[in-house]
Amino acid sequence: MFHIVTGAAGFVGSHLAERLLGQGFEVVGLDNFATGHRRNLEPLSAYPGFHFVEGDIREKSIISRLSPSGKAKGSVFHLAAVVSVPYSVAHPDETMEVNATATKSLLDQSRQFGFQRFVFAGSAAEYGATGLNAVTEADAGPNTKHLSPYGAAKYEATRAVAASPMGVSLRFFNLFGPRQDPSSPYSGVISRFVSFGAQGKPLTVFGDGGQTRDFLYVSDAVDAYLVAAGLAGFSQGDGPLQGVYNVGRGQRLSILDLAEKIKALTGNTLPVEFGPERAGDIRHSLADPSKLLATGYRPRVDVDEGLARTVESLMAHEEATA
Ligand code: UD2
Repeated sequence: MFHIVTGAAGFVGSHLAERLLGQGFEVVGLDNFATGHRRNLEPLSAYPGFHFVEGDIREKSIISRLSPSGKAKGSVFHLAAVVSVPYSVAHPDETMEVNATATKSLLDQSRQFGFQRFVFAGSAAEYGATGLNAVTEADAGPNTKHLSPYGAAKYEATRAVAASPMGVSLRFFNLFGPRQDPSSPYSGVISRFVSFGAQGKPLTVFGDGGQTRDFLYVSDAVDAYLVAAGLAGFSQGDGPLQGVYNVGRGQRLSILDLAEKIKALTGNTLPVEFGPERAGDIRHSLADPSKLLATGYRPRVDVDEGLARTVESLMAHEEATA
């Protein structure tokens, strides 16, 4: 059986593809390298069951191009997207086209082609501005005021996916881990802090550092994908999921506390620097993950362990390329 992973050269997509391959599935990966990297495909290419197609999800009949004939069809894991919130503000039309319109088309094509499941990467941004309280899946609705085209487009796509019997949207909160690209000011905070910390540079906190996030290690996100597709029942005998699920730990961590943890792990003793608050920054973002936990799913790597693994991986990579 084969599965499709769109965004296979991305941070999360490459980890998901690697896990599926490790479990003996064939994987057809798609990426247009808008934000993905060829280096992320290297570990995948070691598997004979990995097939890569360079292309764009907006291409007509792309699912047919990704489906080798005569092979049993599993799930379509749709992760390819405009991933940067600030980029989405500058490019609202492209964001809608990629994150909403193309997603709806992929969903239709997947159904027509006879795939079993369509698992979509939703986002905490679908909730708009949230307060200190944890959000449940019902907290995003037609009246939600989204803070960016990114959030609005992800919400629109989730609505279509959740309305399909084969669809599940995983609303991820803040993911982190090896292969997350630290190279832009809009990159994930952990990738930037780890990279700066290891290089002996000061970490820059945008704003006062009192803002909080719900961080989840990437392998726990991959677990959630497998549960969603019915490939890893955490409780016995469960089938695939349908509808919308928050994916987070339900634990908040302030950006200042995060900075101190990463300073300790990287041996960086420089004081944290403070920069201007990032435009459109949400103050607090916290998942209520009860719905997913009811399936038996449990995150397996706590934040401290995940941070240690992320630092270790970066150090090992730097030694290898030094
Ligand atoms: C996350 C997602 C984004 C989108 C959004 C929805 C990541 C990497 N991004 O954005 O795709 O789903 O949620 O709301 O998960 N910060 C610093 N210093 C730095 C970098 C960041 O202080 O060098 C702060 C930043 O201002 C923010 C926090 O750290 O308050 C988290 O930033 P982020 O870019 O990791 O993630 P976020 O929540 O903005």
